[in-house]
Amino acid sequence: SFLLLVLGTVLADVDDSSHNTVSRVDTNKYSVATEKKFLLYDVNFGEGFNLRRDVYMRLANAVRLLRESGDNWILVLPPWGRLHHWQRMEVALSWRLFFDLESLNRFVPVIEFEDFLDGTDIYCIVLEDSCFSETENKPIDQVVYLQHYEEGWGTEYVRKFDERKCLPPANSHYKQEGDSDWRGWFYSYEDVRATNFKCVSIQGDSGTLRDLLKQSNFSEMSSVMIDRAETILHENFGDVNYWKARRSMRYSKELIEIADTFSFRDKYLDSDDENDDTGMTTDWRKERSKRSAKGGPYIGIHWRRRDFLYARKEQLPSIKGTADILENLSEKLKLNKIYLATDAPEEEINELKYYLREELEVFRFTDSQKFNDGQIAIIDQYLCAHARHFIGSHESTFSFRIQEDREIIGFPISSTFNRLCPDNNLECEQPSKWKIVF
Ligand code: GFB
Repeated sequence: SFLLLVLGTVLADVDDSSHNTVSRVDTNKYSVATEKKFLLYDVNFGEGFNLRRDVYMRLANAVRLLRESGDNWILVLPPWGRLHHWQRMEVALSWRLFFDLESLNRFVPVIEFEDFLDGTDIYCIVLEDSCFSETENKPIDQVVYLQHYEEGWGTEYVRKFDERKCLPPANSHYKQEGDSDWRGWFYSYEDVRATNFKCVSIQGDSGTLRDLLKQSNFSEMSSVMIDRAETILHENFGDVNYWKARRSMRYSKELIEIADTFSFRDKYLDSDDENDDTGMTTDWRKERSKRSAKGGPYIGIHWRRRDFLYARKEQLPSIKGTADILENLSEKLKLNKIYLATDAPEEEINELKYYLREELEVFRFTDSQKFNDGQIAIIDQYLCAHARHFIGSHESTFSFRIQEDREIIGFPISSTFNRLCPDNNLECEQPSKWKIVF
């Protein structure tokens, strides 16, 4: 631990910008004189991209709490893939394809799963010549499969956890090889194993997860994977730490550049940060509260279709109804350009365009040759987040993330918290206004 203490001091001087895929520790805030511990996690297969982004925030806050209690936990980012909404069944996609790792690291230290496997982490920056590989080929010490209580919540909701026998589907997701290591999905990496596996019934939040991991049976372990991590909630939904984690989730610089310069904002939407008052500081920690953002001269719409038509049938407009809403908005706001983010099939998009009057120009980003489903989703969200006015789909987490981006950029509330109403209720209730807190 002497070595770690010395390294901690050296790390304080490491240039922020030089290594964007490795973690750094803010030594003013956290002690690094303790043994590193790696927290891995995974989420239920059926959950979509944007709920997964929310689960990241819950886990990042659990790591923050663990670090504040003196433990040196590092969050290992679960590779993306096998999402049932994605047309292409890709697996093992790294976070840097979507997010800016340097920004994530300004909230809590994170590393990619690949780097965890290679044993690459902060200490390699400093000890370039003698970079050691602590985790390479080592199994994960423990998988903890979170589940609810078989008997339900009882009469009141209390935060608690207990080791319990595994309920379905936990017992089918991990298999022991003889009496040695455990096999599981592990994001498609076939060689990865865990030494121990157990199920824990839990009801609680990031703080409850911290309490679980503070237990003495984890003290000797250096890597713990929490599966079904969506089971835990936010400790305080919408508080300053919720927003810090959210603000740290800046999109990858490459995606922003594509959205800003090479394609839409500049070329088609007459939109740029200077005119739109949407500029951001390089370091999200320096952002300050504002409500003056104007946004580009276009309407951003998130038009959720496909499975949403079944899940939220009563709450969505028809195609013609959507066109009517857009026509009215465009007249009211005097905006003739529309940026359309949607998962709708082409026939529905063509039908929507058919109903719109000719002066209304509809733009979409569709370069699926160069970009994967998740990257196009982020470009869609980014472009909706920079529009003068945004309207989303009822209770879609895809729309929620756009609303959060707009809160971070600093738009007036009235331009953000809007939803498409169903044809039979044009005065429908508008979304809750989850305002940013600094
Ligand atoms: O992100 P997501 O959880 O949002 O799932 P919801 C929807 C997925 O559909 C996205 C695609 O991750 C994208 O892959 N998608 C939807 C879009 N809208 C767009 C869009 O405008 N542009 C692009 N490029 N892609 C929930 C699901 O979805 O809906 C649940 O998480 C369930 O599993 C429920 O299916 C009905 O919150 O909208």
